[in-house]
Amino acid sequence: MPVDGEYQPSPAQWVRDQVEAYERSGGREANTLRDTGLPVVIVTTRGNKSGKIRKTPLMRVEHGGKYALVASKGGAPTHPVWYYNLKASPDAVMVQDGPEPFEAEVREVTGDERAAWWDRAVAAYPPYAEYQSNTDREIPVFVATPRPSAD
Ligand code: F42
Repeated sequence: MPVDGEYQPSPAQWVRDQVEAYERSGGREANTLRDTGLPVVIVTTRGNKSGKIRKTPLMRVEHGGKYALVASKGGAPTHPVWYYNLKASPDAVMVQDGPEPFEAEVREVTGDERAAWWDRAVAAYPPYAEYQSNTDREIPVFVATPRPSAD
């Protein structure tokens, strides 16, 4: 089901601006992390307390049509709060990787599956390895699988 409702932009200006520019341009602009040239996707979740729509740029880690969503938050000691949104509503997720967002289902991965996706994530965005070395928190990894379109 499409994740609709009242959109509440991020309190972080750079994040809010990136979402707005990405969506306005259909993914042609603001599609990298600053000037790194490394691609991002926009993930839409439902606030687990407010019920509002939240949009979060994340690094693009794609493999076989699926996407890893890495809750790194720069190696901070606590999870980003979008982690709790995904845990509460894993079926209310959209991913935008280009012109149009698509519905996805997410699940947190562990063990060997997490290790394989972690390697892909670090290959796509090497600073993830440094973030993990900076915190005792095991950085959670979700895998988003596009839902078959209704039509
Ligand atoms: N963050 C990552 O963790 N991984 C990445 O790969 C990543 C890449 C990236 C690329 C570009 C870019 O611009 C940003 C990037 N970020 C990446 C940062 C990411 O977009 C987020 O800003 C960051 O992960 C922090 O996420 P957050 O959800 O903790 O954001 C906070 C600041 C936030 O939005 N807080 C809101 C607020 O008002 O304080 C609340 C948001 C929310 O979801 N509230 C829930 C609700 O019900 O509405 C309740 C949540 C709860 O349980 O408290």
